[in-house]
Amino acid sequence: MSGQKPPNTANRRAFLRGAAASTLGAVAAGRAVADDPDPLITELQPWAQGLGDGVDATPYGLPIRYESDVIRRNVPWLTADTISSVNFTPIHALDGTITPQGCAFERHHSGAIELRKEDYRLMINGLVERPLVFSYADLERFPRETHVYFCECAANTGMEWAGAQLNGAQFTHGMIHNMEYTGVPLRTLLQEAGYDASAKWIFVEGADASSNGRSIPMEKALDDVFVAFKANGEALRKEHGYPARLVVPGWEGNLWVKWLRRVEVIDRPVESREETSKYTDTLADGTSRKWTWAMDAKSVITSPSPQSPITHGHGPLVISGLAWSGRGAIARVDVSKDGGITWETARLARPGEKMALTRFYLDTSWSGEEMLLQSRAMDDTGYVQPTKAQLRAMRGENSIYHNNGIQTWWVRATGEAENVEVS
Ligand SMILES: Nc1nc2c(c(=O)[nH]1)N[C@H]1C(S)=C(S)[C@@H](COP(=O)(O)O)O[C@H]1N2
Ligand SMILES: [Mo]
Repeated sequence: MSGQKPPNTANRRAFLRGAAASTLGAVAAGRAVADDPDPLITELQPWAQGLGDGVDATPYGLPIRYESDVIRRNVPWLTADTISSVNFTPIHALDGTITPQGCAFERHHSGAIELRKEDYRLMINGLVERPLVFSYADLERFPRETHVYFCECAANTGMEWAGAQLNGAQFTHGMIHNMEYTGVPLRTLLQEAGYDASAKWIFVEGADASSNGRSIPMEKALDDVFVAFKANGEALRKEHGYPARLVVPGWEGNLWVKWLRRVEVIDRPVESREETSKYTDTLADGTSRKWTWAMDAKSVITSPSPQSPITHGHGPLVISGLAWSGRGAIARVDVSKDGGITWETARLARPGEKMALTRFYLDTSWSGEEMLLQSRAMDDTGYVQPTKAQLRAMRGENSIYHNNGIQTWWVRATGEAENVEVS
């Protein structure tokens, strides 16, 4: 050594980071170390001067208290009480695609019931050779499958039909969750009971007071519907149907019967009061659209968004969001910063998977200009997510359900964002 001091590692790292950033032509997201000494680096901090919690401090862990605002929220004026109500997934604060059960939206018609595994029974009856009753333990003895699927309430984004209303992606698009389910194909159970091959429908109901009875075409039932008893590796939470719920991939959430207690094989759909009064779209001419089961392709930018403003100043900006389709896999997502005039193709975190959420990113740069942020999803059937104007031209303004129109966030120079509509 010739007496010259080698650059310290922090400086070298900052330099390398600067070099890497400049080759990308972007402003570095970090800052040079020497500019102003940071006590968080130069001073010994309290958390390094004592001991942390031992194991078992929380036998079942919860998020650290600094993340306590990442929670489900409801909109009190939407429903008269919290029993027959809905709350919303904090999608503005999550990343990746899997929704932790603890913050996955809930929708109950008569509250979340508590049902012990030991008291659980699932009956298969109707047009079958052998009506059967399965206990929870019986379900565990059939060959199992594991799949990731989204579950979206048909009312998701429903408040936005008439115009921009709720100020946050959690409230406009949070009636959705995406979990890895483990369970038994319904086909297996129907075969066990010897279902009548000419039967065209099944009727499914839950053990709660509302029972949430729904008719589902046999074709779908035999295809990919399954009875799930695990979500994201662990038991279903009570609010999501413990100990077993129906998973109906790609189709509206109300078919995903929780606390599933009966599957009846039938030849004609049952028109329950629930079914005819709800989950039907009123069209412009006063007629109704029903049995719109598959959820059309849709997307939303989760950050930046009203609850997730830009707080880091100018320079590199990651625009991120979610896209999904109930008819297949997401093939492409475009992002616009000018309200749909020009578009850039976003990067998919992973190739789109059938009927599961897809995460997209647009790695960009921001220098304080106002933006009208939009995302537009395309699925592998060739379907392109419509604008709200296109949707209203097709469906009128009286609908609540199946609003998959393109969402706009107006990002201001301050980095704050607001729910708006562009024409
Ligand atoms: N038994 C039963 N199943 C049910 C419901 C219900 O009230 N009771 N609500 C349905 C509706 S409308 C939706 S959108 C989904 C919501 O599932 P989640 O609460 O797990 O989010 O469950 C469906 N299954
Ligand atoms: Mo729903």
